[in-house]
Amino acid sequence: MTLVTIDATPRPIRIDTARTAVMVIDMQRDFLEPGGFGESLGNDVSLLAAAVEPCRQLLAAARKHGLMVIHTREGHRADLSDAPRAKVERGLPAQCIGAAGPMGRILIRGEAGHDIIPALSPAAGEPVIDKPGKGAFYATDLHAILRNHGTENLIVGGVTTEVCVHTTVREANDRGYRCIVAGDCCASYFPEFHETGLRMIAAQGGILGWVSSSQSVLAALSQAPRNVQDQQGEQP
Ligand code: TIU
Repeated sequence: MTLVTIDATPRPIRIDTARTAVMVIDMQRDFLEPGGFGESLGNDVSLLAAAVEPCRQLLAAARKHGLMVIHTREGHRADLSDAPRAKVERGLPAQCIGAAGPMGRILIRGEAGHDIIPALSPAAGEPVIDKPGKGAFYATDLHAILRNHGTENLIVGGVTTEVCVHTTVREANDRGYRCIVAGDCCASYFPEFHETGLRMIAAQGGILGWVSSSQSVLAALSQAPRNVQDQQGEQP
């Protein structure tokens, strides 16, 4: 057990790092790069770039200190059998889920656009949750993986703040997890939704969780010993 205190809103939170997972939500080419799902919806995808470096630092710190790391990807089967018609029909026919784009078929598993951006590639052994919905618990084995690992707390980043991050935090909150959202690790195509989305989490005494930052998480983890494998691999 390693207890650390993370500075957060509405108040600092003390967590056991052994019972905490870092979750990076949907940092996929389809959302962050031109020619993917995000752009097909009419969005300026460059607005999401701000979250990449904070996520990279959060992942590096989590790995250094031995926290569980989980990645998610939103996407569908190639035959669209798991894609609700109500979701698919919302896009223009030439740009809807499953349509051919410059990064392959939009939001389809196995296509280039579905990949996590290279800067945040999963490391060997880190679970990648493929999810058909906005929330990472819906129709996935995430809850089982977290329970089997003894996880009680989630440090969350990713895109977009008010869609997949919010849905996942709400699902996690109702399943009993403490959610600490690293605000600068999240981003939205709508800066005002990002700001309000974060405020909604921490309002009312933390109705959905806590809001912190990558630097506050890094500062807290630096109180903790580094993981044993990391120390063994280091030169004297
Ligand atoms: N459109 C939008 O803001 N988000 C999504 O469709 N998915 C995620 O947030 N991952």
